[in-house]
Amino acid sequence: MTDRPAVAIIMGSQSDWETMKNAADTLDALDIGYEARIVSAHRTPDRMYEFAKGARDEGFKVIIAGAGGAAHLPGMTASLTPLPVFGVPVQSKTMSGLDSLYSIVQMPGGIPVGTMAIGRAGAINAALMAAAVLALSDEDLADRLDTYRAEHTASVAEYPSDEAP
Ligand code: RP5
Repeated sequence: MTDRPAVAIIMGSQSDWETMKNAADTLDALDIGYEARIVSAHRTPDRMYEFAKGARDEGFKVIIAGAGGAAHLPGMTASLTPLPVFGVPVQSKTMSGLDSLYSIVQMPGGIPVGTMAIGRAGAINAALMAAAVLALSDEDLADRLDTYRAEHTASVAEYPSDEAP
C-alpha cells in the first residue's frame, strides 16, 4: 500500500474536467487528497482496465468517475474494482446529459454505481459522498464535514434579494 490520496477522480475526456473540477474543489474545501486522471472506457480501454484493477492496491478508497454521452466509464470501473464508485453524468451537448445519466444509472444487480445528478451538482455531491464514506473511519474528517455542512446551511439566506447573484 502506497501513500496515495484517498480519492481518485477519473473522467472520460479533458472536456469533462470543467464539470469534474467541482468535485476536486469540494474535496479541496474538505482537505481531502485526490488525484485526477483522464481514463476513457472507449478511447483508452487498457488504461481503464489497469487503473481499475490496480486502484485498491494503489491506496485509493473511493473512486469518482465522470463521463458523458455513452458514459460507460463508471460502470466498467465498478465491474473491475471492489472500491465504491460514484458516477457523475456529464451534461452532453446533444441530449443535455440524459444519455449520460441513463448510461450510468441502469447498472445490473451486483455491480453498483452510486449515480449522482447530471453536471455540477452531481460532481459536488459525488465529492460529498466520498467524504461521508471516508469520514466513517476518520474522526477529523467527520468534524470537517460537519463544519462544511453547517456553513452550507448558514449560507442560505432566509429571504430573497434583488442583489443576490
Ligand atoms: C465521453 O465522451 C467523455 O466522457 C465526454 O463526456 C464525451 C465527449 O468527449 P470529447 O469528444 O469532448 O473528448 O467519453
